[in-house]
Amino acid sequence: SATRPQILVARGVFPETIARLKQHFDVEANQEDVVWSKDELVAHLQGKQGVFTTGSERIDAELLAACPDLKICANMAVGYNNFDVDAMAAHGVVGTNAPDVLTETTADFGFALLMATARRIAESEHYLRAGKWKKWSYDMFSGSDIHGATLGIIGMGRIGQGIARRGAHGFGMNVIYHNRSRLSEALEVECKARYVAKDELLRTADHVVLVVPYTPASHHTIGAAELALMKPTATLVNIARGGIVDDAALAAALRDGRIAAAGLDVFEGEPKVHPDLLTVPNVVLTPHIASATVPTRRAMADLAADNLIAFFGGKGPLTPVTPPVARA
Ligand code: 8YV
Repeated sequence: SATRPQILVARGVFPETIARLKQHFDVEANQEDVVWSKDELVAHLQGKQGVFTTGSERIDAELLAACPDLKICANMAVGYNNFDVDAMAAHGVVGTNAPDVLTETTADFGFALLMATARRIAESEHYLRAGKWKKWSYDMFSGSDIHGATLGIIGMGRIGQGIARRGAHGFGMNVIYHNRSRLSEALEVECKARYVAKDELLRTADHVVLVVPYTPASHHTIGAAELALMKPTATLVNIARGGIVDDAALAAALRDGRIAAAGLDVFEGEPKVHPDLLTVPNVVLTPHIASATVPTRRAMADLAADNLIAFFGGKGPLTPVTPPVARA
């Protein structure tokens, strides 16, 4: 009806999520799962008060000025670097993310990627599939140990803490971390993690895992200078965002053996991947799937939908990332 809020679902999502939204709203859904250009997104947003985003739709001042009816953007992602939160606040548009529901699943994947990388699982599987396995040899695909090694975590939020717990309690690792702020003593004890400066972490860790949000300040947290500090035997894992790592510098470091291996779930300019990363053997590449289990993706979609339902129900957003203001 004319009085129901108009919602746009910007990318393909579970039919159940769309059905649920339809109980509350008039919904236009991009069921074709097409990636709209900015102009197409703006065109589809005309007359819409809310949008369900998946984390890659850029919501900036230009879009907001062109979409005066918009009141809320609900991301099906914990990261919200697709939001210009200052511009949204200035326009009185609420942004929400989907935290907590993906923490453990994403930490599981960070560990899986670390192990696949350090133990050369992908590289050796390709070798086997290619029919190259003719005999056992003592030095075939020797990797580096996980148990007892020093695990350095950059970004000690909920997911970083989940990785710390797995490393310390499951694999007897010596966990060090770097973060904008130190954890409480109680959390440090629980995670068995010791705070260190970033340079010390890079110099001493056997494995470095990146779990920081992408902001202008975290752009290229790992570039050529940081890679040069790392041990030549070290492993680097990025499950945070493309742009946290300088992918060109990383590809060069991997090619030249300045670090041993890398596991990457996210890339600068994804879904494009730096061509040099595709030609080095000692890297495990996955297409941004760290939160991809059926229950977790459902929970993320539900939380994004719940934010829209709560907001238009007058209860306020559940997990806002912008100040509590809204367009009149
Ligand atoms: C999402 C993510 O799958 O939550 C995040 O920040 O990067 C992933 O969990 C992706 O953003 C698409 O929703």
